[in-house]
Amino acid sequence: ALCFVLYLKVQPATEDYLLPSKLQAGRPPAYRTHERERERERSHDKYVDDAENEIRAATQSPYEYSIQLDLQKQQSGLGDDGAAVHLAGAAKTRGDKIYKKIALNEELSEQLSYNRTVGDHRNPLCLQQQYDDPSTLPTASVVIIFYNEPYSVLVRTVHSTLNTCHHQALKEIILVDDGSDNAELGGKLDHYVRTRIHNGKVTILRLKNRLGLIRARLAGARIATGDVLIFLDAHCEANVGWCEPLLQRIKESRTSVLVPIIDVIDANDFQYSTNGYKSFQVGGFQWNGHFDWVNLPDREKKRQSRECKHPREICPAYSPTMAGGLFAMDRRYFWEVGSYDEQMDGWGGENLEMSFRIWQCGGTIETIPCSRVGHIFRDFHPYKFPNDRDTHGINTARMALVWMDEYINIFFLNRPDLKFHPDIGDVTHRVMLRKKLRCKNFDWYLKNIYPEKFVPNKNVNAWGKVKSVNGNLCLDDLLQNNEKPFNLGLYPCGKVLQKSQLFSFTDKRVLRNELSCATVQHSTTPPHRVVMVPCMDNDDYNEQWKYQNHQLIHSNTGMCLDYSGQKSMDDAQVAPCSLSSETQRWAIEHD
Ligand code: LR7
Ligand code: MN
Repeated sequence: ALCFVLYLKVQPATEDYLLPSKLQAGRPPAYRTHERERERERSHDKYVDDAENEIRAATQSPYEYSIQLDLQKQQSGLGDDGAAVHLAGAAKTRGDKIYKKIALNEELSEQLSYNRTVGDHRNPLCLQQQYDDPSTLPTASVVIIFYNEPYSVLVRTVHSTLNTCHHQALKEIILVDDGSDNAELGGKLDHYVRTRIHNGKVTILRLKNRLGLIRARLAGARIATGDVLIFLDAHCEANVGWCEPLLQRIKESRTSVLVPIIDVIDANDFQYSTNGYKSFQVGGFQWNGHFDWVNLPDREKKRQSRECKHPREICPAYSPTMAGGLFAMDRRYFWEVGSYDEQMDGWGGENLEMSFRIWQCGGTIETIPCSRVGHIFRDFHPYKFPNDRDTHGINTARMALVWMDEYINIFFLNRPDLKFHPDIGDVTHRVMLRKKLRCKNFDWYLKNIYPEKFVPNKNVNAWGKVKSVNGNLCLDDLLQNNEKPFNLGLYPCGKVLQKSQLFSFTDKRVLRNELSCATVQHSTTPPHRVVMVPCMDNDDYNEQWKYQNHQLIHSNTGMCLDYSGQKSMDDAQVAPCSLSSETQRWAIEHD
């Protein structure tokens, strides 16, 4: 309460709109203690001088009026605690329209305070954690890159960082403008930072041309001076207390690369939501080079219990990969371990490159459960890719050439289009980096860091296309993945092995693709459909098959894969086994 009184005292009430504490019509909902302390650190006189200077500047600035309109538009309390907000009437119509265009409700964002709170979603155990005094923690440079992000969303990301990361630990925020052409992000943003954010911690680095997010991050990292780099996307809002656990861990272990738990901010109603504090997922990957989320395996839980002195639930959790946008890393280690491949353009692929590199070259990637940051997930990219190229694919191929060794064949099986892509370019300098750092190979990574990852041609009896011996039909998953069960199809076999026809018959007698396992749908009368369901870790009996005399026999039902009763392409079926049947003979083969 005392803090609050002092805080009110230094606010000259008449010049409200120019003071950082009064960025909007209402008072910022939960002004954080350290922010109040920070303001107390200034002398009262200095404060008044600043304000006077700003009024002078403001009257001459074309941006001031616009900024004040923005602040008037904001409604105190709206969306606080990360609550969903639903617009009505004309505002809703405007919101829907802009949402369709940029996959984000900018109309609503403009009505939410820059300082709205998102609630405290941490595991209660986190509240009992002791961290070193902030003045003794490594300092952080937060690097936020942006390309044509909605202005209000970017500004909120900045305020959220200032409000939630302890001011002694936060050395600076570096905004890197990756050649945006959205006018608001130019002079108006400069003016906003100059006049509204008085602590001098925010720098804007303007790139002349759009360099893509990888080179933009490199540019930010080059001018950073803090001990630790923390990268954020330009549409994040952080939970309370997210910085200290990251900085503390890096203080103890400088080659640990850390990710917070990434919560979801809805792009339409701005609700901040979590999967609860009890469990969270870590990063995985698919053989087509895409990142995915996976549950924390029991193996890792055991390691945590063994190696960590805190309650297991809040211990660092090893993560095979990271999503890429939100992470913290010792600044010097970032450069030592090869920063980024600066020949990666646009968007995509850099996160798996960094993930494999960190693990193979001696570091670790860890999710820090007491650190949570919300990110706005958008349904589509609101921007075009440079020269309309598939930069994700091209960058991922560069990554694979350097880090995946012989496993690159599985990648190219999944992405044949990339095998001879002319834009991949030369990767010699990255291969030399790998040699210089004496990094381990990909086989080591799979065995030790990600043993749960299914490898289509390892520990299998057979793999390739599952082809009928007497016809030209092949099992085909139509490129579907494991989220929901789906019918397995039978289609004419491709000339070469194609991804949708790539199956494995494993040592454990499971017939599967990367994520889904074949089983038979329960039914007392035909058709007995073959469906693909998410594979069980324990190799559920219902998913097992026998492969003998060219027949594929489903163990549980005792029936055989058979195309005689097939009505459409997407309903592979089983029928009672008969050794004389011409439609039950299958070969599993690869080129
Ligand atoms: O050309 C560009 N230049 C940029 O500066 C394109 C984008 N950007 C900026 C952009 O403004 C944003 O701040 O780069 C940032 C990331 O772009 P997003 O938000 O469009 O990407 P994303 O969130 O869809 O994608 C994820 O994967 C990317 C792969 O390159 C990056 O690593 C993103 O940082 C990453 N985001 C996250 O990890 C957040 C969690 C999402 C998940 C899973
Ligand atoms: Mn993003």
